[in-house]
Amino acid sequence: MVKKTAPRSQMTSEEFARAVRERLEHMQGVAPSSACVDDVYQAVVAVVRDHLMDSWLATKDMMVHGSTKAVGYLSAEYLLGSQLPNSLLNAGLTDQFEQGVRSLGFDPEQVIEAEHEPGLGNGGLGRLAACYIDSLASLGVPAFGYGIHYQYGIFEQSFDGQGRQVEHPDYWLAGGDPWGHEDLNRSRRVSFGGRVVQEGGRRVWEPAWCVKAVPVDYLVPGYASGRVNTLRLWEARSYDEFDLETFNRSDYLGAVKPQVEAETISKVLYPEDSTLEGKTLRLEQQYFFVAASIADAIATFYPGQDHPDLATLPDRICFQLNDTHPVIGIPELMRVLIDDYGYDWDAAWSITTRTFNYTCHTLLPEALEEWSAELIGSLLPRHLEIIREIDRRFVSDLASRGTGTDQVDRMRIVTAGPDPKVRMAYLATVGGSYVNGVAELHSRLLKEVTLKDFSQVFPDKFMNVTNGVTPRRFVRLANPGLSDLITEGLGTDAWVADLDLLKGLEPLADDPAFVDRFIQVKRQNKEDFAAYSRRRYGFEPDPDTMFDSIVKRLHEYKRQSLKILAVIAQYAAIKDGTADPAGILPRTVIFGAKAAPGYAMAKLTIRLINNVARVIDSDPETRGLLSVFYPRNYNIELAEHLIPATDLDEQISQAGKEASGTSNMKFALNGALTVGTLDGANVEIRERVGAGNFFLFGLEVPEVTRLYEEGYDPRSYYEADRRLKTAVDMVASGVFSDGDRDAYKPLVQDWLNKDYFMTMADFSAYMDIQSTIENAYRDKEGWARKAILNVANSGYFSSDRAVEDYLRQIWHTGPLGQE
Ligand code: T68
Repeated sequence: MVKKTAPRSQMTSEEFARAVRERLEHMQGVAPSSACVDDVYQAVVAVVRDHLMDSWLATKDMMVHGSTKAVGYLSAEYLLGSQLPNSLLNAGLTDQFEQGVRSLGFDPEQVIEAEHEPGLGNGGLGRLAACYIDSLASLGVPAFGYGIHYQYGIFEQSFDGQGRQVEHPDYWLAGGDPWGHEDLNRSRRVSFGGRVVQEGGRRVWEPAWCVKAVPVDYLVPGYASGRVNTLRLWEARSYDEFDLETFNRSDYLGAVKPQVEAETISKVLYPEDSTLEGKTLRLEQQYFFVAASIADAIATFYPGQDHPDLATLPDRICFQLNDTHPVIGIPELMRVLIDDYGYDWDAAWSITTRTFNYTCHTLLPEALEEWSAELIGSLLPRHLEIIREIDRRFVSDLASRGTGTDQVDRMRIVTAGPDPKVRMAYLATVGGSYVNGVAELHSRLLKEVTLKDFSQVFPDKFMNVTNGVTPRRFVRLANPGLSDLITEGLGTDAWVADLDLLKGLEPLADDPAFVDRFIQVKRQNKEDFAAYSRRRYGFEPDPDTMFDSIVKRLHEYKRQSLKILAVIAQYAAIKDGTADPAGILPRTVIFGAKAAPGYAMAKLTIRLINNVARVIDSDPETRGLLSVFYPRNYNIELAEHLIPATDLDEQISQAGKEASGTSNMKFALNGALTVGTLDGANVEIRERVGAGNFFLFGLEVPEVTRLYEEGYDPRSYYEADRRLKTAVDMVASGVFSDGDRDAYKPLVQDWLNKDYFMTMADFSAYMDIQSTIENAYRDKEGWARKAILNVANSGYFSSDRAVEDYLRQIWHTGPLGQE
């Protein structure tokens, strides 16, 4: 393998500054002397885009005219984070930017901070899509990311005086969209509703209405690959002209109704993770972006052809379905092939099943999408016919394989009964070549539990691709101190494109000078975070305490409750003197989490965490010993600051519930140690970094299953552990609600009577491991040594490796120019 070192563009900083100045004067009409930071930011983005343009055109040209199969990543979410630092790094323009902007009298840091990050995703799934398009471009693989250009991304979170979550719309486009390029000439028509009629021997869909899908393109520059791919996000517009007649009758709102209705489709990202919001609009969104993307791929690869040979489509592009959200693409491609291009069913089915693959991101049954057949029928009547026909043929195929009738019934894509449902995960499994889980344990449980019937009949369809994260954003950019130290230790910066090289750090864990440097880097990161946090939130965590972070969506299965109960127990021990102050390891516990707006239990947990933070932080007895910090609006920017500063990472989901987790990978790569259950990718992280460098606790999957079967009694654990009893009683008695005993009643009742995710059962083990953690932390060098071993052995968790696994096992394609 060629070792790729950091790219550096030929452009000088003088040229960069000149280009920015020209842009300001000639395009934006602003004299550099009167420009504000936002003006400079806009101009800088334009210069960077311009600079990438030639490579973008060349990549597209090679993709269309070469013979390397492309990847079409279909994802309803891309949680991108800021674009400027990443684009500068990948374009090799970081130094030129810094010097050039300074020469114009501006602070590069402020210019970077002028960006409002596009938060077009909810959590791990959306961030994974962003990591994968970065890796695809960095590996030089021709790829399109396809998605939706939401006008409003994930809501902005604040907390009210009672500590409750308040959601505000995230109008990320308020300052314009300098990275996006709207391409009106590549718009696609997307139709909805109406009916299907019989015409001769053909079924003809007569839609009732349609919208225009306008692509907004983002450049995705690879790191040191010279390739620039495309992220194409679709925006919905109306075809209908402004209705002057209605307007003249003074019905001003009525005159714009068609526009408003059409634009609603790409208006807002659903702030849901893990559960399904059964809204028509959501299905409209899904079909909207998938139909536009399929039409776009055909137009791209068969330009100007009225009768393209679509039998070759699977050789030109494969579509990866990022969870079930884009699965309506399967019947859509069937419809296009049969109705628009005249293929017969078998030919269309062969093309379709070779074009699609499906990634599942959950194990929670309630998160597996199901649409009522009635809803699909009213919105997409032709698609419902096709789905029913897929189901009919599938059932007869199963029967001919000798599958028993009970099993066939369980496997039906369209359920029986009065209100039939279309099971999108099943449709994806049947209508594509491969299905993959996102960590080894998850892929195994998919086969053994969630999709067991399918894996029995189609064992070869099931794959595992353990998730990965991009080392560019999450190490190189987020943690410059550690990056420099790694480069020094390895004698090369080639690790940024080949993360396996981190293995070379392993011997340095025994080098006292290196260990000392590592300790200094972490210390500096903690001080930087404290300063950032003071500026942003008015709260300055003490870098002399251990930074203990739990950052992820708020969900019962992720068990933020376990953490807060442990914090309360510790608080109680300080208050009642059970804990000797001299023996306490000072900690700052940092939470970052948004809850789905309709998820009452999650929102109540947020309120509890905020109030525990308030009580503890205003209690002089805990000063210097225990502090809780819950910064609002956890997002990519905050992650980039917090992760490098963290000592202890919490991955404490109930075993068998977290599909993978990806922050666990980011933390390990940034030299935090993890306390976690045997769940998701924790299993593989622990295997790689070594059991002695990972704090394992809690029930394992077979024990969880057994407890469910035997009948789980959370109250018995509460009765058995004084620490737990005290903590729960404090919540129930109003210590964190100014005496109001009802404030957290639903939470307390759930803990004691239901506790589906077994927080009570894991509490003792979680408390007990704390002393192991604290003893390890007291040995400063020993801890740093463990952290170095985490970094050295986490190279596997690069999204480059994950994408290579997809290329080899599922997509069967590779970099451009190697055919
Ligand atoms: C996450 N899923 C998994 N879903 O929870 C996590 N869901 O274990 C895994 O690491 C990650 O995917 C990447 O594989 C999600 O993030 C969603 O955000 C989501 C969004 C809409 C509807 C359902």
